[in-house]
Amino acid sequence: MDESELRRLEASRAALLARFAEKMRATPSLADPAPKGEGPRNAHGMPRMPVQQGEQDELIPMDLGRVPAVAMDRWKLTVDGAVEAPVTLGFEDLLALPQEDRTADFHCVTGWSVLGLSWRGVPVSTLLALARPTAEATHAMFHSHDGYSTNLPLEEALKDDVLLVHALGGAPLTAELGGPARVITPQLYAYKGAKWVNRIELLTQDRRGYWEIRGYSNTAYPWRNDREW
Ligand SMILES: Nc1nc2c(c(=O)[nH]1)N[C@H]1C(S)=C(S)[C@@H](COP(=O)(O)O)O[C@H]1N2
Ligand SMILES: [Mo]
Repeated sequence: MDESELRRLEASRAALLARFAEKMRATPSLADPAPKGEGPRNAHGMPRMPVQQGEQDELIPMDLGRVPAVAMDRWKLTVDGAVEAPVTLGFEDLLALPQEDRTADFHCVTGWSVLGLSWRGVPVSTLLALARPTAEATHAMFHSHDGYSTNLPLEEALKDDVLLVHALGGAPLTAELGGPARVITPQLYAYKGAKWVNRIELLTQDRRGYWEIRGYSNTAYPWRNDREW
């Protein structure tokens, strides 16, 4: 990416974030007056451990019974749907975008959490800004190689800790944990973060993903014990 491309991308990202800023601030994980959980407040002012979660040292690989093998040199991610400029990135393109290092907690809806994981990757907001969502875009559907999908409203997808990550603890993300690249959603239950993601489809109305159809909450707020519908 050259300087002017970077500047254009930053401007597109800033405009998108500004459009959703108010909605982002008003989400329960940032604005709940009585969040349920325990421990000292985290960076967002929420209790460190959401209600009815137990701490684990490491992630437990969760999947639909199959770990897709996606070679790095064949990795591709398409951002399309309600966008002005559909785009497909290869792994080199992903690494050429501005990278972020983030420490984040991880909460699985089945009751376990891992605190303080070190991730490296690209904000989903950057990926969306590249494709420039239309004025009508309100949600995103994340599609994966294993047939998994999960949906997010843009006010969640644009949060600064929602990343497409390719490294954990300084090492490339393993296939079991979603490598070469997966999404993380630290402020929502982890089923909202698609492993082996290959497409982000922008939507003009909500549509439910794999677990959201099968009984898990569409909203997935950990500090509201929001697990099922
Ligand atoms: N593609 C895909 N992504 C997925 C899943 C899946 O089965 N397939 N499981 C989800 C669930 S329920 C959780 S808790 C996390 C688990 O991430 P982990 O395997 O790194 O622990 O991934 C989420 N993303
Ligand atoms: Mo999960």
